[in-house]
Amino acid sequence: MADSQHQATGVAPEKLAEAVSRAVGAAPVWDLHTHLFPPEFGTPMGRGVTPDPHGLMLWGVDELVTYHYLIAEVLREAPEVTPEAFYARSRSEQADLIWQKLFVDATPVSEACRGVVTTLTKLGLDPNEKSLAGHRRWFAEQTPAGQVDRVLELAGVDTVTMTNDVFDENERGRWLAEGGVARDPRFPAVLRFDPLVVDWPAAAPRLRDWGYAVDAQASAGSIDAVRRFLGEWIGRMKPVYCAMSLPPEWRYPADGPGNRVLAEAIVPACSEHGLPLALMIGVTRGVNPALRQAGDGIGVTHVDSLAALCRDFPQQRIMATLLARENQHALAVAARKFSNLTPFGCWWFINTPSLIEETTRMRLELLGPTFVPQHSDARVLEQLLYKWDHSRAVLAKVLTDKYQDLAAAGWRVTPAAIERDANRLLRGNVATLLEQ
Ligand code: HDL
Ligand code: ZN
Repeated sequence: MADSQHQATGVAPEKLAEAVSRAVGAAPVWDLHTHLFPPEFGTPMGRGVTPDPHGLMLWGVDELVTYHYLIAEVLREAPEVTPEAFYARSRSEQADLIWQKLFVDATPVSEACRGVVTTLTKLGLDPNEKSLAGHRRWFAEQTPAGQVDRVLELAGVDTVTMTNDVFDENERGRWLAEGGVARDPRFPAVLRFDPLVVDWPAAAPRLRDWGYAVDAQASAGSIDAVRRFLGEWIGRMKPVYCAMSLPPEWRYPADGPGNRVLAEAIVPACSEHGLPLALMIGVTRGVNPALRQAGDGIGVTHVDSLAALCRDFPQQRIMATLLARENQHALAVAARKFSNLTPFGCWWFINTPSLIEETTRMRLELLGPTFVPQHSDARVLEQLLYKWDHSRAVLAKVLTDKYQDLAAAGWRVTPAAIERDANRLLRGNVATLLEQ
C-alpha cells in the first residue's frame, strides 16, 4: 500500500475532471495552422484604419457568419437559393440570409453554427438576436489591433501561425511591396506552395514570369531554379515551416514533375534552412465548383506514400494532417514507425467534437503525448474563440478518461503531470517541432 504521502501527491479520482479542465483551460496555445493575418496585411474594416477591400485580415460578424462552412450549410437549408444567386449578394446580404436561415429559422446545432454562438457569447454579445444590426454596430466600434489583442487574450492563444500562399497574387504583392510587410511576432509565417507539387503545369509558367528558368519536365535546371525561388522566399518570409496540401490521389514515390520538385527541391530546401515540412493530404479541390471556397471535398489518402517520404528523408521533420476520418488510424500507426512524422490537428471536416474525441483518444493511446492534438484552421480572427474553446473541452474530457484509467492501474496522477501534459499538448510540442 503506497504511503499516505505518496497518495497525497495524486489527484483524487473525483477531482480529476476539475483539475484537468482547469489545466487545459489555462495552458497557452500555439496555433499551428491558421489563415489569419494581423492588421499589417490590410483589413476591409475597423475603426481608425483605411479600409482595404482586399485586406487579408478577416474579422467581424459578417465574416464570421459568411465563413465558407456556413455558406455550404445555408445552401442546404435554402435550396431555393442557387450558389450563383447567393454569391451575387453583398457580404452583408449573404450574412443576413445565413443568420435568418441557420440561426433564426433553424437551430444552430452544427459545429460551425455553434461556433458563431460561442464566439458572440464570449465577446459579450447576444447570439439570440434576430438581426445582426446590433452586432455590426459593436464590431464597427473596435479597432483591428485592439480586436487582435482582445481575441488572443480571451482565447488563450499566444502564437497564431499564418498560411502565406506565395502563389496568391494579393499576398505576393504585399510581401514584395517597398519595405515589405511589418511583422507581428505573434503571427509567424508559413511558406505555402501547393502548385509546385500538385499543379506543376500551372506553376511553371508563373515561375518563369517571376524570373526562374523552369521547364515543363522540371529538369535539373528547373530544380536549381526552384531551390533559388524557395531560398529567396524563405529569406523574405522567415517562415517557421513550409506547407502544402495534396489531393487524396497523391502517390510517392511516383514519376512526374511534382514529386521531383518535392524530393529534389522542397525537402532539400527545408533541410538546408532547418524547417519542418507540413503535408495536408486528402482534399479534392472544387468537387462542386459553383460553391467556390465552400466547394472542396474529401478523399481517402494513401498513407503508405506519406510513410515512404518519411522513410526516404529520416532527418526531415514532417508534420501531417489528413482530411479523411478513415485515414486517422493509419496516420497514427505511421507515426509509430517514423519518429520524424508528427500528426497535427483534426483538420476541416474532422474538426468536430465527435471526431476530435475519437481521433485524440486514438492518438494518445497509440502515441502518448507526442503529437499536436489540434490546430484551428481559423480564417476569421474571432473563430479562435470557439475553435479553441470547443477543442479544449474535448481534450480535457479525453485526458481525464486516460488519467482515470492510469489511476485505476496504480499510477499517481499529480497536478504537476496534468499541467505538464496540458502545456505540452497545447503549445510545447509545437514549440519543440518549430524551434529545433
Ligand atoms: O488548404 C487548407 O489549408 C484548408 O484549410 C483550406 O484553406 C480550407 O478552405 C479551409 O479553410 N478548411 O478549414
Ligand atoms: Zn487551412
